Amino acid sequence: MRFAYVIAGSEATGGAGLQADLKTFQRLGVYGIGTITCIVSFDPANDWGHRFHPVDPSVIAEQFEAANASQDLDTVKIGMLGTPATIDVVAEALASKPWRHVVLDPVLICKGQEPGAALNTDNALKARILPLATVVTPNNFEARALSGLDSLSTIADLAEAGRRILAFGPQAVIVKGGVDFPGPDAVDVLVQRDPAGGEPSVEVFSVPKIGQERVSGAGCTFASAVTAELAKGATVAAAVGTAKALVTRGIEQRVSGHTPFDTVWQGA
Ligand code: PXL
Repeated sequence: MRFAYVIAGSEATGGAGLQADLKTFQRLGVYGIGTITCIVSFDPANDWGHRFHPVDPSVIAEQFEAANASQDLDTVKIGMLGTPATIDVVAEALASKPWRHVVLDPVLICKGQEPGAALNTDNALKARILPLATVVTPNNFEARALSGLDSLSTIADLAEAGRRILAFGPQAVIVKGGVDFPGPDAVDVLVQRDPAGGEPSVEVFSVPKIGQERVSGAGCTFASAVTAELAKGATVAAAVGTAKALVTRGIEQRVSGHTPFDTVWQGA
């Protein structure tokens, strides 16, 4: 049995967050173990806005202890953390043992939060979690925030953002152009550190866009698929290829409900 571990938030409709992560792990044949950092329950009476509830740091530490005592986990995905106190406890837990891969989905905004609190959280994520990550999967917005670039509208821009984020310490950055990227294609760029110290390598993954609408859970599913494949021993590039194919099929076969957005179907 191969095991994949995720530290992320619960999203109550099941479309994103830990629920999407565990479904993705199952889909790719790995045994999923999860630690909940926060609970997000969208508000159907208020335009499906985010209601955000952090889990007490001691309870996060307790879950980490149980999960890591139960199995020898070496591959972990980090999803939504949400507060500086959560980031502190997760950073300490991660640093307490060696990992083969730490995949960071740098979830930077949650609508239910005060902008000031969100800025503290973003800074803490950058300072404490990003240096522990081996693979980072920013979307267009997160890549701009982390790289300091104003706009990512060419493949060269995506690659430059990836190179700048590599400077924070990870081995690989996958910058996802998403629906904001101009043109007919969904373009992701993988930038990887050269183990010999030379220039980072750049690989482009491109498929035709499926519409222009955002689909909930795409980012979570992508990062957890990368994590599952790394847990099985894939290279980062092969893991990205598998993850992109799974997310593409999952968007093609997306699920609609009473929410204003559709969600990815991990079973596709
Ligand atoms: O898709 C980002 C995301 C991640 N994790 C949780 C979320 C969301 C978006 O709503 O609720 C828990």
